[in-house]
Amino acid sequence: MSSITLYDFPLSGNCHKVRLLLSMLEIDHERVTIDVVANQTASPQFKRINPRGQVPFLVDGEVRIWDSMAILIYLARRYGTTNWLPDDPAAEALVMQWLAVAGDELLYGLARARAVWRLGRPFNREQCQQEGRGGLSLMEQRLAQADWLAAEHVTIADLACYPYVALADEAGVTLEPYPAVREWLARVEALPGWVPLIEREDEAG
Ligand SMILES: N[C@@H](CCC(=O)N[C@@H](CS)C(=O)NCC(=O)O)C(=O)O
Repeated sequence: MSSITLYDFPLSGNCHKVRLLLSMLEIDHERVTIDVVANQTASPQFKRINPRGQVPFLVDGEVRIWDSMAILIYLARRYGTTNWLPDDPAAEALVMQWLAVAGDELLYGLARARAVWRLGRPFNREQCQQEGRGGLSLMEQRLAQADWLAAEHVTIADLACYPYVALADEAGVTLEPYPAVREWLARVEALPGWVPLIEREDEAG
């Protein structure tokens, strides 16, 4: 039986980043659903497991990690090749700079603008959308000249940035002005092991 458990919520783009890499690396794992809408992340039972009170959260034997970016780094280093996360300092830093965009402009921008609609969260939607467009413009500049964000091949930077860009319509942000970003979305979706945000078994469950 697998010793890897992902504490997960099907509608979460942050969890989707992790599910994508687990699938692409063909890592056997179990998933435990923590219902963010029902506020299960704040329950004492879950906080005993993850004091940060957020999903995704990964347990791999003795290793316990919160935060989608940290989990991507761990899985890439532990189970992937250096293609996913190069070990050359400059190449690694290029990946990290796009993880920062995923954690700043895309999270505080697109993800929060989506959460206003999806979860009724009290963020200023227009400000969030504006921040999200800043991230999309940065991505468009890069992707107009390259197929992937941080290297000549896919890295965890692409998986980190993918979910909330793919969900931009739910954030009320059109991707019309970003043709290179739209082509990149299609490239990510063509990767072996790509899985949609909601998988059939999740819908059934
Ligand atoms: N920076 C974190 C953000 C995680 C996050 O915001 N998770 C949301 C679900 S998408 C959550 O658990 N929210 C519950 C809460 O904050 O109370 C990451 O990248 O994993």
